[in-house]
Amino acid sequence: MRILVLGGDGFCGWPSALHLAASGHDVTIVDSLVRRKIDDELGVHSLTPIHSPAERMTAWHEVSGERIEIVELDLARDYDPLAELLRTTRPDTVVHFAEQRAAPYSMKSPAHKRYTVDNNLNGTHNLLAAIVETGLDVHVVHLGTMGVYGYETVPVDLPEGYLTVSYPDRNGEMRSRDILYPTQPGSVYHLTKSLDQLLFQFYARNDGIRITDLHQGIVWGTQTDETARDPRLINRFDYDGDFGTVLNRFLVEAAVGHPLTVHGTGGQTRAFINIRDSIRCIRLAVESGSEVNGQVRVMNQMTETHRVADLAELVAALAGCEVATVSNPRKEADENQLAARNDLLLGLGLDPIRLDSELLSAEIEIARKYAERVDRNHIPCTSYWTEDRRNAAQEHDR
Ligand code: NAD
Ligand code: USQ
Repeated sequence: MRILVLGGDGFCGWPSALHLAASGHDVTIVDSLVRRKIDDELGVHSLTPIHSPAERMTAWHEVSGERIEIVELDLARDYDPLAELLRTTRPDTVVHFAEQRAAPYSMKSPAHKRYTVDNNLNGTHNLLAAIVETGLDVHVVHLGTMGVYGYETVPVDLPEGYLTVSYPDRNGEMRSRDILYPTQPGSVYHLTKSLDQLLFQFYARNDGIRITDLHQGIVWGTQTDETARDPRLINRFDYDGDFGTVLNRFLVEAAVGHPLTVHGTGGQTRAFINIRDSIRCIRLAVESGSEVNGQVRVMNQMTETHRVADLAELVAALAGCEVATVSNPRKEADENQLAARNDLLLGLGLDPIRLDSELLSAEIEIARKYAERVDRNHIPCTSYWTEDRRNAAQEHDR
């Protein structure tokens, strides 16, 4: 298949692009490289030394004999070049990773909130409008988030996108329909993913665009078979308080002997998936695109759920480091339970990698290898959801 990978220079997009290429697909990456610019804005860099896009392309050509093209384009701003790119490449599938994806970054300031909304919603809408304008039959595979469901403790296994509700009509007869699961985003970033869902629902209904929305859990790990083929292909590994996600942060903190930063009680339960499974899911979603027709296909791209405090204990025991309780900068429940269905990806052949000590130790080893690149000043999360949270943190530190 001919595939455009939007956001293909990022943490999930880069290994996915390589995996799709290694699986025989014809891949073009589209990226504004804004994530590299945000590194400069924040004054922090990936734990792993990522190479320039040009070096990455050369390295892939040398190890595989195949070429991946890269087009620098801002999905949220460059509408006409995007439509032209669609016309010239005529992709079968567009995989859309190209959004601002960090909850803490989205909550840093009014400017960061506005950037996240402008970037994510305009980008997604531009893509859908351009597909309609070009008249192409394209399958869109979008990276959404498990966070759209929110983290209320409800005694259900979260369904895949839709909830079947029954209600009496005005004649007292029971009616039933599938609605999008009520969304409860926990940050401006998560809010954009909730709003993306409405854009997809509209364009699937109005224009018949075939869309798969993957509600992905927290991705952990860094390297994949393809990124490990050459040092110049190494994937990024974020550990800072804005872009680092919880388990990857714990692994880096363990590697440099920093106390593991558990927010609040650590009773938050979240969904997780290893990066190697994540890229397989992308391929499975892409290759089953002909099954998508009519309603947006929503698949929960997660393999297991864990409490944050349990993960901290596991990592601390492996690395022999301390666990610290820090004041939670986020406005979120101290405790929640979470269970979710992932039958659709299992049905497509996903065979999940389970989080275990051996895999965690291997990641800690990668982190140790690059430990001198860690800037400890950037480990604390200093993006507060509200002034109350900021004040509570100051009180806690006194
Ligand atoms: P990332 O920030 O590493 O990569 C995103 C890429 O998109 C970057 O290369 C960036 O330069 C590019 N981009 C952003 N806005 C763009 C625009 N307007 N035009 C062109 N390119 C643009 O993030 P990631 O971790 O790879 O996440 C990719 C997707 O997966 C995101 O949509 C995210 O919401 C979703 N996701 C990530 C995780 C995770 O744990 N990392 C979990 C669930 C879902
Ligand atoms: N947390 C800690 N200590 C830390 C960092 C985080 O206790 O040092 C806690 C947070 O308070 C939160 C949980 O860990 O309760 C998860 O935080 P996270 O930063 O790992 O995950 P999140 O903000 O939800 O965002 C990440 C990705 C996002 C993706 C989402 C999937 O950045 O792109 O959509 O995971 S999900 O969480 O399923 O919504």
